[in-house]
Amino acid sequence: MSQHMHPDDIRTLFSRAMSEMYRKEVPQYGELIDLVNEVNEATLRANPKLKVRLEAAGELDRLDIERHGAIRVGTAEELFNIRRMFAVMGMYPVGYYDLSVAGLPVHSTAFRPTSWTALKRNPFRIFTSLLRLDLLEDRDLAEAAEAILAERQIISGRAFELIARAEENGGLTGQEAKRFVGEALETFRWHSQATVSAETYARLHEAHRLIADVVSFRGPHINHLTPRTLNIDAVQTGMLERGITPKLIIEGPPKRAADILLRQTSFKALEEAIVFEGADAAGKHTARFGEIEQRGVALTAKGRQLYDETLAAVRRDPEVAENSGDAEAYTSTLKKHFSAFPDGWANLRREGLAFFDYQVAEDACFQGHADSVDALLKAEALVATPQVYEDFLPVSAAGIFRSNLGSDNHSGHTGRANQSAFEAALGTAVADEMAIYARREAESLKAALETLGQRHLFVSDKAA
Ligand code: OOG
Ligand code: NI
Repeated sequence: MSQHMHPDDIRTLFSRAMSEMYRKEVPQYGELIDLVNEVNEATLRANPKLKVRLEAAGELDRLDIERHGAIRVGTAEELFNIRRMFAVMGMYPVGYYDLSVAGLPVHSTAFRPTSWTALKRNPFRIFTSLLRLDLLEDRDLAEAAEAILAERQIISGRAFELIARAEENGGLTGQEAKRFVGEALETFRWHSQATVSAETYARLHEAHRLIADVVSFRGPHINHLTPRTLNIDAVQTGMLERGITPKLIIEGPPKRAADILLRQTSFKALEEAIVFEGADAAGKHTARFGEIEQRGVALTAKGRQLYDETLAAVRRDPEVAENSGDAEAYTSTLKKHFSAFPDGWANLRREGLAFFDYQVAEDACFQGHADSVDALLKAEALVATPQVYEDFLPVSAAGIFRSNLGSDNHSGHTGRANQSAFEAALGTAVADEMAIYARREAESLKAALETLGQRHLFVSDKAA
């Protein structure tokens, strides 16, 4: 008999504690949460069909606890140990994001729950970036940064003990879990006391703002926490009304009837007072910001390719280049290109562009052998519910990074993915997000077809 607290429950304790801490550290975040709750309630009231769909998909319960955060670590060892910490809470590395394509000296993964039941209980995710000093031209500075990072320990001794205990015993008791969450929180806390001198900070900052942010402090402070909204356009407007300035454009796809992937916007990072090492010189640092997101359906490889191509066409469009800084021009160009992307759940499903979850309809009865899955859907014996996209988008992430780092702060090195180095640091391979969605689709379809006595249909390529 297990006396252990379930990792999903530890994750919930942790995500609540993080949210509370961030609310105190960044008051605008609290305001944003209130705004998002208001907008979500109004959206559900105005759209009963959406409410039914979210309820059926088990998404309604998780909505008001749903959020993601982001951190940036400095060394391979830090990434390795952070992975161990997150594993205690049932969060595993999924996906590899190469941000060097956008001129940022980091590569990333998302730590998140991977099973459907765990996602339903609490999908809390942390986008985690590892600094790439190898991309730095100034080798002296890279070495200096490495030496500074080698001095710090981002995880407390007590947290390490509890991680080791969880690994040995296969979990933590309730008491241990509470202590663990308290200790874990310390890793992500903001420190206004920098560990470097004003001069070193300036050099790091000069090389890249991101480098200064990672290297100059005691730990990987959480840099944003993002609630999930059902209507990002309404929140964007509401932010302006409350005197919070969002970034100019919403990243990702345009507003559509059937939402795909992820739309995100953020408000500018705070300028915070910091104190440097060795002198009473005070400085300023901008790192922490707020963000909101609206999640849509996960796309298949085919759908994702179409998305990437469409977005690339938007970015190449002279209309966008000539009107940079003009949100309206951007939005209308985005809409224009995406009008070629099939809309509506049925179209997305039929064309194999998105992932779904299959369930037997209530009171379903179907006599004989159906010809196809489509026939079962048409007969309302089977229901296909869109699978929510649980991951991130590198182009959007780059846009979010950039808006908070100040304009074009290029590291000068672009397009040098190095997934194997990332995985070597992590101590394991990252999971393939596509495989996770595909498995759920296949498993749900298989189970539903079995229940309906339609096993013969489970050889279709969808299920393969
Ligand atoms: C991470 C930015 C990426 C997102 O939602 O795409 C991100 C960072 O600034 O550290 O959080
Ligand atoms: Ni984010």
